[in-house]
Amino acid sequence: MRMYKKLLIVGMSVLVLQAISSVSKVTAQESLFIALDRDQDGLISLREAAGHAKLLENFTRIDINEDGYISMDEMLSSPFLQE
Ligand SMILES: [Ca+2]
Repeated sequence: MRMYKKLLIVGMSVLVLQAISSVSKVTAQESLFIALDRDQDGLISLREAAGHAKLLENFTRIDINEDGYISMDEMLSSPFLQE
């Protein structure tokens, strides 16, 4: 019974840590977006993306709707920027 409790606590700690790390990942991408969006229009143009090699490299793949700009949603759903 004590063993079961220990396992439960370990399992819950893992879940909490995973939740925290996934939140901080989003925050990192959000702050990257804000930093790159120099004119603060809520979109990252190709010119603004030039400040970030990995973003520039994957620009056309991240730009899901192919409008030539990366929105916050496209940025957050992109698998290409995850470390
Ligand atoms: Ca912009």
